[in-house]
Amino acid sequence: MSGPAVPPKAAPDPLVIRSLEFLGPMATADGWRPTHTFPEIAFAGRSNVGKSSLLNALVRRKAFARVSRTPGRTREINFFAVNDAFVFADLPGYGYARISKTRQAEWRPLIEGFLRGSAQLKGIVQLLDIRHEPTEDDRQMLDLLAEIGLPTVVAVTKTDKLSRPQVAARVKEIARELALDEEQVIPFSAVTGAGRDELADAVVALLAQSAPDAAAALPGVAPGPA
Ligand SMILES: Nc1nc2c(ncn2[C@@H]2O[C@H](COP(=O)(O)OP(=O)(O)OP(=O)(O)O)[C@@H](O)[C@H]2O)c(=O)[nH]1
Ligand SMILES: [Mg+2]
Repeated sequence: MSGPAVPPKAAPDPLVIRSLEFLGPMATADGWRPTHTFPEIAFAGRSNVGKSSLLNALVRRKAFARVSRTPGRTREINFFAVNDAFVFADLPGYGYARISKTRQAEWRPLIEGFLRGSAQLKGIVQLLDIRHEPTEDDRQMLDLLAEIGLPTVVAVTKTDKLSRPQVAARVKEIARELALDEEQVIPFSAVTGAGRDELADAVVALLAQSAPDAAAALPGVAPGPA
């Protein structure tokens, strides 16, 4: 005789979203930006790589960060307060080929100004499309992050476009090309949700490393050393 089937216990969500608030957009390096004392994590990548989609998946909302039908549409840095504990910054995409060279070059002052000028910024999630070679812009961006010394996690997006073995092979290649640890590279799909929890874990780790207090408010996160 057997009792009722007990469903397998799901792993706890590493990032439970209790509150979300859009704080506003920053349009120029010396323009408005939110004043708060929370740690920030920024999401960077080429235009159309899937930054806004990844953010929506991370916070489990369908249309929180705007998803563009027209690549290159997010022109400002959009800030979102999460759980009244930390802030996500959705950076505008760089390097969209079909816009003019002048507009292509526009990303640099805003993004670089923000990256250098934000004392609260604790880490970056850098996105790369799993199907494409990292571009010159991607390399410039990674060099800039290394120069500033910002802890960086790489998410490779749109893994649903490839088979499982292809994904594994591309992750290896991308890690090798960019001289990254394979553990630093997280395969992700906003369509299937694959990699959402691994990414949430990585984001929580970035926060925990720099802000034990904010991280202590998250479930399953041991506060780091004070
Ligand atoms: N198949 C697939 N498509 C995706 C995924 N993520 C995003 N997309 C699609 O890619 C396009 C761009 O997505 P966005 O999230 O707007 O990309 P973004 O990086 O925020 O773009 P910009 O703000 O313009 O720089 C949209 O058509 C999305 O539906 C994914 O994981 N898989
Ligand atoms: Mg966007």
